[in-house]
Amino acid sequence: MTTLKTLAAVLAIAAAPIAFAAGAMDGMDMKAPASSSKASHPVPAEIRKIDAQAGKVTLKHGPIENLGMPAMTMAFPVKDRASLSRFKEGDAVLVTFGKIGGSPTVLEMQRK
Ligand SMILES: [Cu+2]
Repeated sequence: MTTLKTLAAVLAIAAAPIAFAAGAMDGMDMKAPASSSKASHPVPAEIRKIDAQAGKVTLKHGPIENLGMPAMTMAFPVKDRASLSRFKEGDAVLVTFGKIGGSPTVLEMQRK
């Protein structure tokens, strides 16, 4: 049972980028809700540093399509800074990025 649940979770995560790509080809503007037109599917990243005080996380991230950013290591503000307590340096994560006040921001982060 545990194995099946894990498999289902892995499949759900793996299917998300495919669903996004299909949606993009169908016409992203028509389907995207107005409030999250800049949201993307999760990007793989590794946590290099956490600054809970400042609400920032330094990530070695893959290409972020919706921000037009190539892979690099940089610090981001985190929308839900309390969520940083669930993570530690070295964690492999999947991150949803967006812009808040014009700045690239971590909207959501989960452990891989
Ligand atoms: Cu970057």
